[in-house]
Amino acid sequence: MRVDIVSIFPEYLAPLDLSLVGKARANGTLRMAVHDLRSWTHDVHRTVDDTPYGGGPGMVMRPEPWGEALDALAPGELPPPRLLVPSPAGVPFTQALAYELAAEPHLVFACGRYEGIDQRVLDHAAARMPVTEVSLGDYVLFGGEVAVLVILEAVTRLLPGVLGNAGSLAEESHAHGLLEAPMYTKPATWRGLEVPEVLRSGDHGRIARWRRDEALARTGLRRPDMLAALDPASLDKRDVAA
Ligand code: 6GU
Repeated sequence: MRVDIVSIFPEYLAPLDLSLVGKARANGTLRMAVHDLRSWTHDVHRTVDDTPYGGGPGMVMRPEPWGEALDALAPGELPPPRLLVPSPAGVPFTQALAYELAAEPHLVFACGRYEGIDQRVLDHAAARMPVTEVSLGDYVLFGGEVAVLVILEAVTRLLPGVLGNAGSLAEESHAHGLLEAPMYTKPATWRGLEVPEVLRSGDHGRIARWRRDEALARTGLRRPDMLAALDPASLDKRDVAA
């Protein structure tokens, strides 16, 4: 997968050199470039923002540098890249969207700052490529850079060959619309706290049942919205009893 990121703070993306994302870059699974939006400005002050039409607080990112950046990064290739614009006004970023993005050959991220990017940039791009405004959740960040770190970490771990144990993808939270059950490792007793007996029983049927019950109970307490959204057909008699 190829990824281009445009930002006025390219240094903010430095963590993408680290850990498993860095490894995916080093071994060629991920071809990634971070670009400074100001390299597409032409004035001596390298201006990227201006006051909003209609008034109001803050500044809006001017369209011209963004237009040139997208012309350079999406010069009519077929198929075009998918443009992602982090914004608190976007669609929620979910594991399902992470899987969708992991299947794309080329992603371009446009990191806005201030009150956002002139809407015409997105409207103009949308005639040339798929554009998705995406939000991490219901709170406001200074800009899109941290969101890109989050999104790319979620996407990279889904790329073929990145995770050593592909089974961990099947088991994890959100894989079945439920939160994951708690996990334990050795020692069996730690500071007077015991690992639940069932997990040491070797009875794989009982263990699976226990994990399913814990996942259902946790999801009900912490994410009643997820429980309500579960397909009833994915539940069995023993689930309802729990
Ligand atoms: Cl993706 N961007 C910004 N600026 N704020 C956010 C967000 C994104 N998601 C939640 N808050």
